[in-house]
Amino acid sequence: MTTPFDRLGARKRAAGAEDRLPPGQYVPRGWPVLHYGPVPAFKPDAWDLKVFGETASGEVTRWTWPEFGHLPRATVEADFHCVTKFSVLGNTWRGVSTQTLLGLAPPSAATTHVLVWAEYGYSANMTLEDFSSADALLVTHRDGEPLTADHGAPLRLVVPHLYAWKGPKWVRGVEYLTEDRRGFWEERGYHNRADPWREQRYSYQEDPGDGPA
Ligand SMILES: Nc1nc2c(c(=O)[nH]1)N[C@H]1C(S)=C(S)[C@@H](COP(=O)(O)O)O[C@H]1N2
Ligand SMILES: [Mo]
Repeated sequence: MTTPFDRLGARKRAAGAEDRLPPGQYVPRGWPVLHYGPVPAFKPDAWDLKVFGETASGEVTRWTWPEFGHLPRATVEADFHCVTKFSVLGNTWRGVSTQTLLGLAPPSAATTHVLVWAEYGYSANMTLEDFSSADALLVTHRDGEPLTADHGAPLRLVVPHLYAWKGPKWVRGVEYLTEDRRGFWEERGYHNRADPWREQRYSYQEDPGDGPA
């Protein structure tokens, strides 16, 4: 069944699609599911989100699922680019902005990078600047619907201006770092910076300074 919301979504996704596609990308049907390993079960009682590492206070900040539910929400309209070349256009993401998280659990002045941790040890690294982008969101909903388990429920990161592997599904932690450290795919041959507009797909394309050895 096509709802009015779907029709709105389709139009929104099609508008200006040519100039919105980074080099080498195509628009697939629907929203593919892609990840390494199994889909974790969400256990609300056991779930928490921890901010740790080089925090300003030296303390760990921890939210349970009910506590996280009280944080202010934000909405971001953005495209989603996977390094395997599909791009899902015109998503309406809803969640808690990384700027809100940074405000509630500030990093030390020496923090330059962030590792975002997910269930089963998946991680993605980025500069503090990329993480604190105004469009970066810890997402709970897309196009008005809660995320499904395979798309990262209850919580995933979306950083629209980087390839989508920089957005862990099933997020559980944010670690502040004073030097860069590669995450899961960045250790396995993918580009440390991952800007889709520069087609920064693989680590062999890195320039000196793009990442740690
Ligand atoms: N925990 C976790 N998050 C992950 C991945 C993963 O393997 N594990 N894969 C990433 C990759 S490569 C992509 S393209 C997106 C895919 O998100 P989707 O399945 O919702 O489309 O999730 C990212 N987040
Ligand atoms: Mo991806």
